[in-house]
Amino acid sequence: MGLRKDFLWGGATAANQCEGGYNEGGRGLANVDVAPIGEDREAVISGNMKMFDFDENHRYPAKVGIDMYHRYKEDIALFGEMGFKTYRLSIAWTRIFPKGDELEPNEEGLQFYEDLFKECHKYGIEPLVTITHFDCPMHLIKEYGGWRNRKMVEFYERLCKVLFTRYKGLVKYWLTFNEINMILHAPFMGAGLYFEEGENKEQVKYQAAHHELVSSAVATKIAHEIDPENQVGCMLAAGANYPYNCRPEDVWASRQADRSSYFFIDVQSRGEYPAYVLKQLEREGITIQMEEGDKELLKNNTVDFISFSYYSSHVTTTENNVEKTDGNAFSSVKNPYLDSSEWGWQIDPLGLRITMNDIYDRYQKPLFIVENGLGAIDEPDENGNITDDYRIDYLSKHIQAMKDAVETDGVDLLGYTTWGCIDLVSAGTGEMKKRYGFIYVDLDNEGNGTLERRKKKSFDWYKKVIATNGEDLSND
Ligand code: BGP
Repeated sequence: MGLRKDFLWGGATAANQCEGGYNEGGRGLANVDVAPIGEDREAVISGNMKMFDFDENHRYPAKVGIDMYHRYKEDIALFGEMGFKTYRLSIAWTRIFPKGDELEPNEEGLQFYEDLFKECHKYGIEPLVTITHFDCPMHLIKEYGGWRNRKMVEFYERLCKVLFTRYKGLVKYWLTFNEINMILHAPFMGAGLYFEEGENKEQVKYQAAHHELVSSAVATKIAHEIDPENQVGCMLAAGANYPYNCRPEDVWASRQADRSSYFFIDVQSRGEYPAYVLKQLEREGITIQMEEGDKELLKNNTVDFISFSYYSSHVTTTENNVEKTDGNAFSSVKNPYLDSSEWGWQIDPLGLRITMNDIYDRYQKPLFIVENGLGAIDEPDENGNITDDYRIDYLSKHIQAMKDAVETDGVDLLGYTTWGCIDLVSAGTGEMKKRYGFIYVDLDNEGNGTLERRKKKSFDWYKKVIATNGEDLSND
């Protein structure tokens, strides 16, 4: 028994990290556009530095991305050549509704994605569409304060209705919010939240989270109404928390850390706020304003599958003075038993198996790994070849762990899409030199380069992995 026969192998990208064309096709400005590369990025994406438009002193890599807006045919052809069964991409909300609160959508934006989806189907690639991957129209942030405002539910619903109706028959797999727990860690990027001086940030974040959770349930409801074939998933930035040592205090701290993320999926998959979060909010003096009907809506419209990103496990302790290391949005205590990437993200393939088991035990719904990969510096040799054995090594070990979870532990898994199957702008740092792709893009951190696409060594390796349905992971 191996992976399912119709296993969805593929790769993942997000509109703001690859499309570019930020002012073309009638597109409006979004929060993700105004996140600069450089030292201010973190303050901007966490909502602590006000950046509501471009300024002269910063560079904004999302403006150009990797120019996929103009080159998607070439890129999808390469995905087709690798044998992708699925391609995960996101919709730029501002292509469909440039300001976000219009009543009528922008036809040019709708046509763009229709063409793109048709291009995927030419190669037998099933699109997997993230409705919002960190993007929020700037107009909605300026006028309404982003997701802190209940009105967002209405705007998001309008967006979803348009998408499900227009792309009926072209798209079947939908994700409502990318890494929904990111709202707690990078709230401007995750939910268009900018904080005024003295504001109770936790109060704002949890209220905004409620609006996203309600919206996710609304989306699930109308997706099923419009086409019963639609499959809707939630999406979590995952990675099990390990206790730093076996002191019960550390074990408890790691459980708490897991819960701070699982809270979102508990609501999206089980349909109600768990007791531990209600108690936590009460303790912290946070009151969530709910409208009549919210509870029923959440209960009656849970997701069909659980998707998540996995880059690393995390370590938690109550001790001070322990070494920390970077990770996907949240830093962690450094695990002395693991190697790290050049960006300090620790490498833990078994952690993927552990995480899959944790999630499957908790929800018993099919899982979908929609992000996994190694951000690394790739140096082309004198002939322009990129021999990325380190990436092959990372991916093969993670795919093996994923297979163990399926074959040995019985986890039900729909598919696997590597993050950044083509090099793209980093969400965390805005860099180009942090590369994840099987396809190299000639572009550097300063925005110089021809944008030419080139296959790396991992390109043929992944093609073989897909062709053998994950049986042959060797690097030869
Ligand atoms: C996740 C995001 C992606 C992606 C990835 C890698 O948080 O969903 O958008 O970018 O992490 O992170 P980074 O780009 O910071 O290396």
